[in-house]
Amino acid sequence: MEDTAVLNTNIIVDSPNVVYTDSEIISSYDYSDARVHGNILTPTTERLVFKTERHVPRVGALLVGWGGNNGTTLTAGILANKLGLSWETKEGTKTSNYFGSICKSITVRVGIDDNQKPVYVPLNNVIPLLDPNDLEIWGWDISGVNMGDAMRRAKVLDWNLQQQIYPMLKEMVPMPSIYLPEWIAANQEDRADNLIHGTKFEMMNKIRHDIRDFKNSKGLDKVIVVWTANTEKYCVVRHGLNDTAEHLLNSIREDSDEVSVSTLFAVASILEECTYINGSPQNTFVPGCIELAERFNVLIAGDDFKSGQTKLKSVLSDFIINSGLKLQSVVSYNHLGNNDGKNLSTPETFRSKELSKSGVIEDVVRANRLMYKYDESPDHCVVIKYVPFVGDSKRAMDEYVNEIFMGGKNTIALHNTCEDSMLAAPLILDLIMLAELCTRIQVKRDKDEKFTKMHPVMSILSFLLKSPLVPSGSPIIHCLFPQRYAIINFLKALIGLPPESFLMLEHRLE
Ligand code: NAI
Ligand code: DG6
Repeated sequence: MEDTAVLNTNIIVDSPNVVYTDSEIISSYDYSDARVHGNILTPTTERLVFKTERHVPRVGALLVGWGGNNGTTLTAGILANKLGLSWETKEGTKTSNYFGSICKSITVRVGIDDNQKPVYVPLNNVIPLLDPNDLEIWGWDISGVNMGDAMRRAKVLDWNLQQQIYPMLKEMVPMPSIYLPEWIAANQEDRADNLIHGTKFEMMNKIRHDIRDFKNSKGLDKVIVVWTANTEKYCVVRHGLNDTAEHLLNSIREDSDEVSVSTLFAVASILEECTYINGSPQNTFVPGCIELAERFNVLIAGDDFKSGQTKLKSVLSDFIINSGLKLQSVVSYNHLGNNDGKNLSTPETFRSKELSKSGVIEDVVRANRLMYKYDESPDHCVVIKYVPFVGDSKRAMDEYVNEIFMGGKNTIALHNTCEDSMLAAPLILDLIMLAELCTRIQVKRDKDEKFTKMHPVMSILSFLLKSPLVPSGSPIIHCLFPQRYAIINFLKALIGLPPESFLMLEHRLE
C-alpha cells in the first residue's frame, strides 16, 4: 500500500470559515505571528478575509522579445502540449509536458486521511488556475524573423519536434518593436530589422495600441506583458527624471535619452492596466514606474527569471549556512553560446546580470550574525563568458567553500548543464499563471470596510525571480524553500487551510 495519496481533482474545504459562491471562494483566515519588543514576545493573530474569483477568464500574454530563445521555446512548448505532440529522439519517444512549472508539475500536502497518511494534490487543484493550453500568446521583437525560423535559429528544441511545429509557428510574425541601440549590446544591431519609429512618447503609444488591439482582436479579458527581451544596461535614477510617476511621464513626453526601452514597455502596460513582469535583470522599475503601478493598481513583478545556477545557489547557501557551516566563498562561472550570452558580453549588460546573480545570498547571511559580523559577507564572484559552440546549453560551474568545525574546510564543486531556455520557459508560464491568479484576489483586514487588491508589487512571485522586487520597506527573501512555501501557504490560505508546518504531531506524540 502507498504511504501517501495523491488526489487528482479539485478540492472543497468544509469549514465555517470558507464559503463557496458560484463566482467566488471567500476564506476567513487567521494570520499568526509574534510581535517582538526587546526580549518580550507576544503571539499575534490577525483575521484576514480573502475573496478569490473562481472563474478563470480568457488570458493573453504579450512577450517582449518573442522571437528569442525563451519566447520561441515557450510558444512551441505550449503548442506542443495543446496538440499533445510526441516526437522521436535517439533516446526514444518524448511526449509534451510542463516539467519545470510548479503550477503544472508539483503537488502540495493538504492534510491527512483517516489512516494518518499525507494527502497531496496538484498545485493547480488547490485553487483554479489558468490552463496554459488556453493561453493566447503573441509579442514584439526587433527581429522580424517569423516564429518558425526564430525557433530554428534558437536551436533549443529537438529537431523532430521543431519539424512538427514549424508550419504553425511560421505563420506567426512578431510585431515591430522599439529599438534604442544604446540600451543593449552593439552586437545585437544586425537583428534589428523590425522597428517602430518616432519619439519615445509616440512609440510608447504604439505599444499601448498594440496591447489594446491584441486584447480586442482575440476577445481577451486580461493581457499580461512579459519582458523576455535582451538584458539592458542599468538606467540612472535621478530626481526630476524618473523618481516619481509624474517626472517619469514628463521625461517620456520630453523624449529624454535616459528612459530605457523596458521602462517604456512597463509604462505602456501599466497605462493599459495590464500586469507587467520583468524577466531580465535591469532596473526597469524605477521609482516613478512603481509609483505609476501603485496609482493604477496594476500588478508588477521582477526582476530576472531564476532558472538554473541561481536557483541552486538560493538552495545551497540556505542549506550551508542554516546547517551551521560558515560559507566563506562562492565562485560562479558560466559560459553559454546563445544570443543572451552574446548580448551579455559587454561590460554594461554583464553588470546588470552580475548584480542580479550576486544578491542571492544576502538575506541568509544577514539573518545570521552568530557566524558573520555586521559588515561581513562571503566572497562572491560571478563570471559569464560567451562561447558560441555550447549554444543554449549553458554550463554553470560553482565552487562553495565553507569553514567547518574547528578550522576545517569543506569545498563543494558543481557542474550544471542548464539547458537555459527549457528551464526558463516553464518559469515564464508560472509567472503568468500566478500573476493572473493575483489579479483575481481581493483581501480585507477585519478592521477594514472594503476589500482591496493585493499590493501591486507581487513579491509572492519571488521563487521565480533572481532579484525579487518587493514593496518598499519589505524584506527581500532569496532562499528557495521559504519562497516556495510562501506561494503554497498563500494558495492554502485562499481556501482556508493552515500553512504547512511540517510538525506531523500525529506521528510524534504517544
Ligand atoms: P534571446 O537573446 O534569445 O532573446 C531576446 C530577444 O529579444 C531577441 O529575439 C531579440 O531580438 C529581442 N529584443 C531585443 N531587444 C528588443 C526590444 N527592444 N524589443 C523587442 N524585442 C527585443 O534571449 P533569451 O535567452 O530568450 O533570454 C531573454 C532574457 O531573459 C534575457 O534578458 C536573459 O538574460 C533573461 N533570462 C534568461 C534566462 C534563461 O534561462 N534563458 C533565465 C533568466 C533570465
Ligand atoms: C549567464 O548566466 C546568462 C544568464 O542569462 C543566465 O543564463 C540566466 O539568467 C539564468 O541564470 P541562472 O543563474 O538562474 O541559471
